[in-house]
Amino acid sequence: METVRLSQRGAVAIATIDNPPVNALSAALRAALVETVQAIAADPKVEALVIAAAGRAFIAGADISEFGKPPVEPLLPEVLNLIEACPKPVVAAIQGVALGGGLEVALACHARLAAPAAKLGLPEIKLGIIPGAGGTQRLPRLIGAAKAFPMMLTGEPISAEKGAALGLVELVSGDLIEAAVAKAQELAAQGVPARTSEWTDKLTDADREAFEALAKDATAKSGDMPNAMALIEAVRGAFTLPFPEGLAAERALFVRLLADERSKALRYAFFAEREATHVPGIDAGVKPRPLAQAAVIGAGTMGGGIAMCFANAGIPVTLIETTQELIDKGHARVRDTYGFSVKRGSMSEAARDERMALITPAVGLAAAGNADIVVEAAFEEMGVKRQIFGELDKVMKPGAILATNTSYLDVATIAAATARPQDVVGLHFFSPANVMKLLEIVRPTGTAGDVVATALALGRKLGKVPVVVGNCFGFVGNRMLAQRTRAAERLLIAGALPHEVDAAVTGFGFKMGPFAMSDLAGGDIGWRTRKSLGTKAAVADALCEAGRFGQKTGKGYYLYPEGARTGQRDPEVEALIERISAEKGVTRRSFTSDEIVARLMDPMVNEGAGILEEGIAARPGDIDTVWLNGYNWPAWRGGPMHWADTVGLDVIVKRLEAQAAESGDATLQPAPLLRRLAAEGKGFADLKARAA
Ligand code: 3H9
Repeated sequence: METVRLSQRGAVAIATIDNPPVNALSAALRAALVETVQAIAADPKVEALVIAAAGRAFIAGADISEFGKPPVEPLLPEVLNLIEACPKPVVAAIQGVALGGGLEVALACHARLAAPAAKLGLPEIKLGIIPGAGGTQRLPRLIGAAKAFPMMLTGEPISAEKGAALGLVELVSGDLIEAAVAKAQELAAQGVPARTSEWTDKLTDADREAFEALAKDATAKSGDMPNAMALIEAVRGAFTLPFPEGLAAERALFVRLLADERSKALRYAFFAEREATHVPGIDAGVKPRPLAQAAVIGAGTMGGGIAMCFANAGIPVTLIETTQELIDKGHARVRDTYGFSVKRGSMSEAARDERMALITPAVGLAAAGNADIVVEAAFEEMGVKRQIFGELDKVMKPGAILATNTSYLDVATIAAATARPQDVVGLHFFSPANVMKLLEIVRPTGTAGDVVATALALGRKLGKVPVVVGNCFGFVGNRMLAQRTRAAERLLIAGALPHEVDAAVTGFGFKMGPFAMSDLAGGDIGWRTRKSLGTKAAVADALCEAGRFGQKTGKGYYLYPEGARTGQRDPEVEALIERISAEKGVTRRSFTSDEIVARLMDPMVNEGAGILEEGIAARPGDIDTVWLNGYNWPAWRGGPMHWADTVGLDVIVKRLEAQAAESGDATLQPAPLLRRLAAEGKGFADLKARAA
């Protein structure tokens, strides 16, 4: 397939890049660009070149799937040097996203025109790397380092309008190609303007001072992410080094970062997230059902948050409660939540009013009757859910999708309360629903394929990261979390203290440890679940029996004196834990942070192996996507299954065997799949996706 199509308008050649799906700069495209520029330079009938693109994206950047493989010539920096050095003017016509290497292509051109819908960004930082084809050198030269650096540090793309204000592009509201051809003709008449690499007027002393101030701030905040430090070093090179040396220094840093395990994990996560949307058994031909109107049952924190997700995506939604008082309260809570965004300045009052206008409060299930999809977010109890679904079955129109937001109950049993189980699916949002990215789509065997396809399309429309999972207790995320919770309790009894466990977990990269998290969420939630399941947790139960539910009661695993946001160690709790260890005849011992991490995470990985074996998740990457987007697993560790591969499955098997022997808990014995992979010297990455 040709990745670049050439056409001609008078003396201007137009090279249209066409490399679906997103015009990534694959080796073939790089070679085609070189060939094009060389041909244009040598063609006496051509005076200028426009680089344009077909499809949604201008260029989404380097082809990330090539990273980690031996580099193939021509390398992108060479291609861009060739474009920049072209003796005839080259104009970029940016109609969609220009990201990473894509923006770097545009920076090497002699002029950049952008349509209003274009987005411009250097997102490399999110992949654990830095721009590696001149971005750190050309962007500061073009707009100044103080403006260029934040774009590279956050990795967030900017609008074409903002790009125009920064002097990065010229905004074109009419026909982009016409405007680019006119620009090319104008430049051809004037001669090639100064190349970006030759610009020096933006790199002033004041700019450097402003950049250094930003760099100091970034150094303080960046933790141990090596790419933020490398980015600062590379950008500084724009001031201290001649262009070719700055480019070489940038490249050396880029290559070093590419080999770092942290970047590998981030790239793995990028592809895992996208692969999760390709569900075995649901091919692209399965058409999603149209969703024009939604309804949400239950206006608590969760239901209100889900209603906001619909409104944020422009879908009208009826928010339903059982009484006027409850709906008034729930509706007001939604308004208040939007109000916080307005106060923070992240949302205008007009946008808030627009969204509130999409949310209609109502009393009684009949109000859901006109909806194409209803999401039930009522009390987490099977009887309640079955009763609601039985009634929904009577009021919903044929073909409507009936979804439950249950976080662990059996969706098939809920579906069986209706005469249309094929239309029932689990849509498990995470709290706060309007913020958290993950959407577990729970698919009991009876759910129709087009219902799953609709749920996936809806997930993307709501800006979520959807992952399809099978129907089992706790699905993927909470089923694995339960293992970590049990492991944390075991650690307390074996000799660790809450602050030691939490410190090990935050040291691993989580924002919060399990005990601080439990205190935040409220220990009574887990207590209620344990009671309903008939399970016990000696320390957790004892704390709840003493009324220590966490932050809301001022004490839990920690003490929260008036106004304290982080907990303080409580000698009373530590004495209680020691007493429970003694009652159980355990001689307490100390644990290193590494031991704590292993004891918490290995059982989760083991459960993940079971989940794969049972087909509850189709791929290890689906499990990792769940943990990265719903449970704040540190992104640069790639998720629990990827992490297990980096540790080595044989190591994890040995550690689990030792834990099982020490605790006498047979559930800690390695799952058959884990044992098999370890014995074969393989990792989870070697597994192929399971067919549905
Ligand atoms: C870089 O440029 C380094 C340079 O500085 C230096 C180099 C020397 N490569 O997200 P979607 C695939 S680093 C390969 O679902 P959307 C993706 O896997 C790069 N593949 O669509 C998926 O495949 P599939 C800097 C890529 O419309 C399909 O395209 N650039 C790439 O929601 C559709 O993707 C970035 O970090 C890629 N670069 O969003 C941008 N990008 O269908 C990364 C996408 O088989 N990309 N694919 O599952 C994005 O942010 C989004 O994909 C984009 C489209 C906004 C472009």
